Amino acid sequence: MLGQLEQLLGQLDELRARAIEELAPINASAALEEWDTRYLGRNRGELKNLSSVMPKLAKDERPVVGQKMNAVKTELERELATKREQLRQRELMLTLENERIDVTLPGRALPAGTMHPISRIILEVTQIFERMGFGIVQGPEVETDYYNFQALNIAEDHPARDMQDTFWVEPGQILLRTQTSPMQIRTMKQNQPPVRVVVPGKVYRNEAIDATHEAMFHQIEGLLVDEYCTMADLKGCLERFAHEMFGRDRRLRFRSSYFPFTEPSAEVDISCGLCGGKGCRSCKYSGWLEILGSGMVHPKVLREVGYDPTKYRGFAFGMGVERIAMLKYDVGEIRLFSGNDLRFLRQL
Ligand code: FA5
Repeated sequence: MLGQLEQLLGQLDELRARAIEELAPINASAALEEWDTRYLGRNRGELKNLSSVMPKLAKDERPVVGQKMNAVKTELERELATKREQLRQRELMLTLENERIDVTLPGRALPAGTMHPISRIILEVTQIFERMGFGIVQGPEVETDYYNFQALNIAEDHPARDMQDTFWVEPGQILLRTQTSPMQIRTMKQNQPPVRVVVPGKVYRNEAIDATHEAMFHQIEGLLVDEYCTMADLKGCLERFAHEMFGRDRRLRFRSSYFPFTEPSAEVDISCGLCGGKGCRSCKYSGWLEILGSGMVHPKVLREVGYDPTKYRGFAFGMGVERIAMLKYDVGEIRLFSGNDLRFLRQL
């Protein structure tokens, strides 16, 4: 007959062996927690149950059992911790496996927006002039009669007003600007020479709309005023612009013309890019395409803004942005630019 001590030690050995044997095949957290409660649980764990026999042992036997019990407990706890870590790793791997992202799948394409061709032309033109030292300014689209006509030497009864049928806001006083030229006056009134600016913006004319005429379109004005400034500077400046914008093989032609606010005035044509100047349908068999109006700032205009015309001279020009875009992209219909038809816009 074994004594109580030996019996208890044997039970501890048996418990330890059984616990370790049962632990081995466990592969889920829930089962592991159950195992923990069964063997190491603080209330009804098997180890705890065995310890309840302690008070019945002889005093000198208790430390022996106590030591053994602690050793078993420590070992089982260590085994438990190792298993827990193994399961955690395994579950993490499973999660990663299940939630794997296939990075080789092609993404869903978002339709990318681009700049409108008119904005792009404005950017290109103004950048070319920026490189020549011009600043960029903008002005009001609702103008006064004074800035749009009078200050530009277009008097009230001047026949030049017939050239531009105007949208009046208050007849005879406030209007939608018909040109960007009023910004010549505003800029000169605000600054002392030298002045060098380009002015992009919308202009409005009460126009019969057709393939080359819109009622709302864009212009870019240029103005340079300095002590030494001649028509040669105007020509050189516009030639450089045309070469950068359309290519070095293009030639310019200055045709004398009339604007009340420039003297002398010139209409500027560029050689046709399609036929190289020989003549084709695109250039109406002339070999040339008109791109802008220009001239030397009229002394009356200089006087109007308080500049001394005996000391200062200047040149100015104004181009139609849609017409430049039509030339650059070889588009024969101006209304396509304001039509917002993506099938057209995507081609440019
Ligand atoms: C003027 O508007 C002058 N302010 C230009 C100027 C500035 C001359 C500085 C001298 C010095 P014009 O009316 O020709 O000029 O118009 C200039 C350009 O605007 C034309 O060459 C053309 O390209 C464009 N344009 C004129 N009318 C229309 C329209 N209805 N639709 C589209 N573009 C137009």
